[in-house]
Amino acid sequence: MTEQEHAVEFEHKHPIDRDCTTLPRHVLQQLQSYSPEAQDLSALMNRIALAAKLIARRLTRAGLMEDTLGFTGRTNVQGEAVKKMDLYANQVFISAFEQSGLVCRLASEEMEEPYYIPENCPVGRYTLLYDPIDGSSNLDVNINVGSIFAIRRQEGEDLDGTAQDLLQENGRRQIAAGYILYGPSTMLVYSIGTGVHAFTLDPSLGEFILSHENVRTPDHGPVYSVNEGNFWQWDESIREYTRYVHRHEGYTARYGGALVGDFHRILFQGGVFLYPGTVKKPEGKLRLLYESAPLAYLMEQAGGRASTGAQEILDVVPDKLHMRTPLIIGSKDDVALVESFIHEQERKTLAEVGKP
Ligand code: AHM
Ligand code: MG
Repeated sequence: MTEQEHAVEFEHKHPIDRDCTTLPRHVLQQLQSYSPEAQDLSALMNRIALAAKLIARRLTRAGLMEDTLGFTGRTNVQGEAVKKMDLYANQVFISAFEQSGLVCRLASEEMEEPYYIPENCPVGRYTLLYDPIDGSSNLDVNINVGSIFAIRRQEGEDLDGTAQDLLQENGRRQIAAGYILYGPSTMLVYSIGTGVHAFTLDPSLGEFILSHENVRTPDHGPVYSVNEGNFWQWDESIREYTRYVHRHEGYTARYGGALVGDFHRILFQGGVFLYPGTVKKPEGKLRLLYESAPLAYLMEQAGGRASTGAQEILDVVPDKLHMRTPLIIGSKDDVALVESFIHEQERKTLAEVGKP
């Protein structure tokens, strides 16, 4: 083989080295436009990528650095113990958007009220909703965690600073959503309504490079992902579904305790993730605006579905910033199977009520 033939073969085997599509460029390609809105979205995604790189960098060395792992001693608005990385990552997103002219408000799991950046507001009519580190219980044992984000347009002036417009709109008003998975490699997966695309961080370049374009979720997959430790606290319908998958061949359980990793597996390989309500807490654990709705947006874009069991996640209008919903998300057929158990239980309950 000549040197030139070697070069051609190498290029063929390593196309990523030939065509390094970065995130901001990909956004513009997807929108096929250089309009101000396209430029904004491209710049927004670039800032999110910057936050992701800063968080990934700290996570890769966390076990070696002072004051990085463990708890702060504080509890957040949800009553959960806050970890030092939660606070760090929350602040990283704020810093990435300060003086950006891009985002007027940020709302996150770690902040009771939205955070305003008044100098951005005249031009940056967007809101960033995010969970800076999701699955923080995995942090201290060096297992995957993630960040989740969504972007919405700010509707109205929000003069009283209460972000009421966010509580009047459903998840279909998201204009972009995505997550960052801090795993063996760091991946950023996003959608701006033109399919789902995944980027892998090349640490030697310090850039997210396109690695999977137009990700599609199969209509059915073998995985069911749920914390079965809650079995006896669930409604009977979810227990019946679980018994069904135990009794039928072709199902396998996977649960990592961090939503982003569990979701990522299902987005790529199919199956279903569930975080149902319990009898005591029917609303479940996961928050709508910065956990369930962004992932629902991605799943629909990839051909799957997301449901509360009673309605599509993207149709839910929040009644408060930190509202929780049950979540059933994944392959179309698998979400429908879980729902069929819920509907059957409702039918039985109604029949019992109707009994003389
Ligand atoms: P967090 O945002 O406080 O980390 O909580 C959300 C996490 C999800 O990542 C995960 O799916 C779920 O909580 C796990 O909860 P559990 O330990 O009850 O199974
Ligand atoms: Mg979370």
